[in-house]
Amino acid sequence: MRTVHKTCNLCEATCGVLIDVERDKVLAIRPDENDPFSRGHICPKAFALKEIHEDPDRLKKPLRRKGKDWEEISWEEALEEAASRLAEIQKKHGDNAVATYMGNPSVHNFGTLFYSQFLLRALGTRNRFSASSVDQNPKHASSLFLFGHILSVPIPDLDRTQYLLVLGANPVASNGSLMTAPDVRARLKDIQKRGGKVVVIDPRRTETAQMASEHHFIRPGEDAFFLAALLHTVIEEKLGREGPAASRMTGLEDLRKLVRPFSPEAVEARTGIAAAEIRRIAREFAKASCAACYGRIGTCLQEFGTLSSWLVDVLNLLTGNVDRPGGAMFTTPAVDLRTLANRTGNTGHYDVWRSRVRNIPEFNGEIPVACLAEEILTPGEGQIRGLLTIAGNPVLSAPNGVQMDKAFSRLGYYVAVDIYLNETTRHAHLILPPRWSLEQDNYEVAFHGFAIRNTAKYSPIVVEAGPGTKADYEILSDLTLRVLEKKAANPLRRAALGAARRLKALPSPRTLLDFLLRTGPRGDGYLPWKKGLSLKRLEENPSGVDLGALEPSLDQVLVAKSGKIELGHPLMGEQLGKLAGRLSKKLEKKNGELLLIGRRELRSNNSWGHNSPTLAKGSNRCNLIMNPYDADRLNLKKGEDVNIRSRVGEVVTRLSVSDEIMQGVVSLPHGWGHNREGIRQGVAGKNPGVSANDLTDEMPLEQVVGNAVLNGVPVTVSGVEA
Ligand SMILES: Nc1nc2c(c(=O)[nH]1)N[C@H]1C(S)=C(S)[C@@H](COP(=O)(O)OP(=O)(O)OC[C@H]3O[C@@H](n4cnc5c(=O)[nH]c(N)nc54)[C@H](O)[C@@H]3O)O[C@H]1N2
Ligand SMILES: Nc1nc2c(c(=O)[nH]1)N[C@H]1C(S)=C(S)[C@@H](COP(=O)(O)OP(=O)(O)OC[C@H]3O[C@@H](n4cnc5c(=O)[nH]c(N)nc54)[C@H](O)[C@@H]3O)O[C@H]1N2
Ligand code: SF4
Ligand SMILES: [Mo]
Repeated sequence: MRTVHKTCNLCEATCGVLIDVERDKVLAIRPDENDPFSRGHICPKAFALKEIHEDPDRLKKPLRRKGKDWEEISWEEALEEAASRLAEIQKKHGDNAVATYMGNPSVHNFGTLFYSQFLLRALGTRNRFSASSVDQNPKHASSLFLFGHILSVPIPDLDRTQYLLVLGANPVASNGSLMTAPDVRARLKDIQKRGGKVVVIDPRRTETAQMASEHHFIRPGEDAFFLAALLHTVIEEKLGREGPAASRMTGLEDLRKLVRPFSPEAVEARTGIAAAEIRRIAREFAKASCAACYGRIGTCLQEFGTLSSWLVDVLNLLTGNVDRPGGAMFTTPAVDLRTLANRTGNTGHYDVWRSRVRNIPEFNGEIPVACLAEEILTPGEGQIRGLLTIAGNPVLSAPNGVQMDKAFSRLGYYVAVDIYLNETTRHAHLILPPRWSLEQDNYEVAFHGFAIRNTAKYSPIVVEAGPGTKADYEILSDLTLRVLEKKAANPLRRAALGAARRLKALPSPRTLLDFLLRTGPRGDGYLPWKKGLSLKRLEENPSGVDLGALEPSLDQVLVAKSGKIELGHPLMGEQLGKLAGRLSKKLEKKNGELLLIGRRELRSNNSWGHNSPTLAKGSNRCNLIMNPYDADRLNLKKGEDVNIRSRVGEVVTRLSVSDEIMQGVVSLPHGWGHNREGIRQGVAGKNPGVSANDLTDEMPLEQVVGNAVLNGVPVTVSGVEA
């Protein structure tokens, strides 16, 4: 028996696990007490690493659609077909006729993250989509507007802060996001133990809210009002404090004018939080020795998502908490994607082109996924006819799943790089299944960069996959060279690319990682006498290397052209103006209408954990939670099946009644709905649930980056007989 050290790559927390293996059999998965970051913490999901690894439904060979059935084909045939069909569509209809969609797990895999970039470049399409437009794009936009780089996201310094203000995140269940922190629960308790405070603003009394010092219900979608009122109070009561960023900020006078209308009294009715409470929170936040405001999914998936994310950062700035220990700090990881991007000049961009059908601005080279279906369904020049998805399940994860189903079924050619035949990939003409987590080595390049502590860890291959299997990076680099070869007009270039492919010309992830570590800010620079990092050094420290607490680094981080942090950013000014316009409008609500929000629970993993028997256990997890007042009013009883309707669709699910949710709001998790025809996920199919995104609407978009508004969706709920 041998024991292999690995970082669990199922969620952002990056916990260290020990995996006992006998020959090719995984015997046990245990927490790694010596991991300097996770310190022996794991969650129940870690066990899914074994179950998904052993899942008989997990695909191992390329699958080609044959009528209503599927046939296994060789890799050579599969890769050749995929590249030719995509290139053919592009030659005939232009590069933009092929779309790409990158899903969440691609960020958890070093190979996919890097090598997909080559393939996207080879395809050269403007129709790039990803899960980021149903996720964190508003946070990237705020970072771009304030600090000049989409990746410069200030991370709450959880282990030192004295006051954590959380909006729209439930890290005790989700294990944190853009705040990589194993064992959030313990770290939140520690804040309270050292005399600090945790305050949660959420329409639901979540697992995080339950252990917080305070929780306030907020009406969904109204966070920008609440945050603007906090800023109003800080400015009007002169509670601001000079922090490390003070000398870099400009436009304070503009900001003061912009937030003047948002007195706590003016936003009280909209937010549902009493003015006196808003004032108290602003004062306590500003007066804490150090404090961090943190907003996540709840604040991103709403109409004013970018503004909310920006106000979170500005609140941290004005109270002197950005770049201050115990405040919101930047990371200085061993492989810094930010400096890599700086070197290539790609720090992020906005509105350089627009989507064809709805004229929606691109953000960082991507069109919002809420626009994907219409780009496939609307005829005309530039219509999407071909699709490549990598580790994504947009039928369940993006708005209006039924329309997405319809669109995907009309595609001329669709190739999916995925481990399952699921709700999305069932529409593919070809599925290319990579080796999975335990069969690949990895380095959490993205999440080291968003972590509350600087550490570095390399995860080697745990179990060798048999011959005839391919890692994501091999599939992607092979496809890259084949696509380039097919698209090359010049025969010499075509021949060279063909030869390069046969020689496997792209470096392996190991080689690339070693290079990035050694030439990175903490690397040995290939100098034998220097004690910096290299792959070898990480391999000698299998539990990981601790690089210490977050360090002040604003001087290196700030790359805005002006060299300044612009508090009066024109776009954000415009957004605040629009928001102010809403202050005088009365809140309109149709009779019987409720606002639907999402939730996550510990034993789920977006749309694809449900085929793991351990995670699938437990009944009724896809319930609709409703406040007793609304249930009474609508004459609905706990445990009965209810019909939920929105503009785009309807679903039926079980009702839970609880005062953990505020009046007028209902909550349903996303990622369920495994009862669609033709999927191959036996365990998930037994307890399918319904898809929340069969209710969410693709039309309302976040005003700046076009994120889907997946929270605060108007729905009506009725008994099934009715
Ligand atoms: N209503 C609502 N919708 C939401 C959200 C919400 O809060 N509410 N949250 C949004 C968020 S934050 C996200 S990130 C998205 C997620 O949206 P997506 O990324 O589209 O979906 P996932 O459910 O993560 O599906 C991941 C896919 O990757 C495959 N996969 C797993 N591991 C690998 C691998 O190693 N290689 C490859 N090639 N494939 C793999 C799985 O089989 C699955 O098909 O959902 C979003 N949708
Ligand atoms: N167990 C588990 N862990 C996960 C995932 C998973 O599916 N399951 N997914 C992973 C992914 S991809 C991500 S991005 C992260 C996300 O991590 P989090 O951001 O922590 O996501 P959620 O747990 O969905 O928490 C969002 C919270 O926002 C609240 N909310 C909804 N609308 C509003 C609003 O308008 N205003 C406010 N203030 N709050 C609102 C919801 O009630 C909910 O409590 O989790 C990751 N971790
Ligand atoms: S918290 Fe996340 S990283 Fe840690 S064991 Fe659970 S799923 Fe894995
Ligand atoms: Mo996400």
